[in-house]
Amino acid sequence: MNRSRSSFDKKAAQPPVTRLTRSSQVRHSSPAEPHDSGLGPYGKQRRKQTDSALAQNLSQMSVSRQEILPTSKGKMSKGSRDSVQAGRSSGSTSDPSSVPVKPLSRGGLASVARLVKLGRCKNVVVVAGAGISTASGIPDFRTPGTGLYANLEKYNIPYPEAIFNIDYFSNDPQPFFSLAKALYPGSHRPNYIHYFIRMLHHKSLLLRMYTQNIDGLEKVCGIPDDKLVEAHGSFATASCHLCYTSYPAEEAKYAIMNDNVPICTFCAATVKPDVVFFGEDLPQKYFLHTEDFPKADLLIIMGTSLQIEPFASLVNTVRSTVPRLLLNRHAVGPFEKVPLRRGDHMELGDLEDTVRRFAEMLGWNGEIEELMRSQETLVGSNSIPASQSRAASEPQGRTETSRSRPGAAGSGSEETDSETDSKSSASSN
Ligand code: CNA
Repeated sequence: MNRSRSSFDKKAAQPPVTRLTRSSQVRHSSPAEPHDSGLGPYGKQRRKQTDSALAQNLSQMSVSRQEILPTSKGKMSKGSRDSVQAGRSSGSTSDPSSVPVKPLSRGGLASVARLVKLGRCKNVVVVAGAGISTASGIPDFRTPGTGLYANLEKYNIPYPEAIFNIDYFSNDPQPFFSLAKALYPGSHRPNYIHYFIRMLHHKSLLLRMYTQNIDGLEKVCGIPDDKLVEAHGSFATASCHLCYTSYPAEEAKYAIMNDNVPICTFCAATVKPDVVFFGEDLPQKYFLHTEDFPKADLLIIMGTSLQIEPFASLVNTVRSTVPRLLLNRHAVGPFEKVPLRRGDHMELGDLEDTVRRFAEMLGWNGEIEELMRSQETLVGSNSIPASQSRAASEPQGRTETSRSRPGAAGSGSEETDSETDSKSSASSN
């Protein structure tokens, strides 16, 4: 992966054309608020999220499905409206355009299902985030109570974003490595939502999936590489965080899983998996979006708070007539504005439930269940016991390329699942 260091300190430079860096932001600024300081997508200025703003957002982010259900006529009841308003950040409440008029499109899921069934959506783009993997047991960032940001004491970091801050990592890689141990592919299985996306591909409807996730479950469920953009990188490769010399990914994994620090054979700095940190460049593949989004005829946004740029702004780059469907626990990004854009639909609630209902409307449920069964059986029969896989993957001369983390206890690892592209192409299309 080609990357260069942070662009946060290069704000005077021209807006990036061939490189984009990852940044975190708050998306609800009131007109009175000062302008952002971070470089956002396409050269726009964005405000970086502070610790206290984040805490405030977390406390305001609880909108349950019951609270926001509209009346049978598709309008919000008074109580519901208040609940939605309470769920918004304080910045938007003073904005008259944010007064909820018709914040939910109750029949949205059915309308979109109808379009798909009519054959009107043959280039579907999926934009996804951590919410698609919570059903696999991987916590997201921002869900109050269970999200990683609500459980920071485990990682001993001063503020949430530190875990993906390259300078912080340079001084102390331990917080990220602790998280990496939990996220490394191999410990979790894809869920119904991943297989729904795989089914879109199976039906030749998936133009591309853009994921912010680093858990690799999209590949594990069989979405082929050429249909997938892992915008925030993955654990599949590793390199030195300083000189970018590549490093065998399995050796990096072995070191990290055993509480050692993989070190660069060239400059002796710390090696990290090629997960994109704040301020680092996004992978070149991300630029496929310039071709894909203008071509899309349906955009499905699932399980993301749309807080991280430049990824979040992708959803605004489909043609204005293209239907956009948000499946999430609460409204995010452009779906927080009411009235919604024509063609925008959202279905709020538990994502797996929603996706199951969507699949039933499409008549795909049986096929998805069958696909899950066959893929998971395949994996079960191919899986290698952790002890064997560890022995097999133990790198030669490991002690020369990693060092022990002081006070760290050893721990085992599960082997990475190896079924992916070859199997998916066999069973798809
Ligand atoms: P986020 O900011 O935590 O947002 C997740 C969104 O999903 C929130 O809006 C939640 O309400 C929603 N959500 C969570 N669970 C459900 C559910 N069961 N049903 C419906 N909605 C749900 O995460 P984003 O992806 O927006 O932020 C991007 C970060 C998170 C990326 O850079 C990732 O690298 C990072 N991350 C990835 C993983 C992973 O790979 N699984 C896990 C945690 C964080």
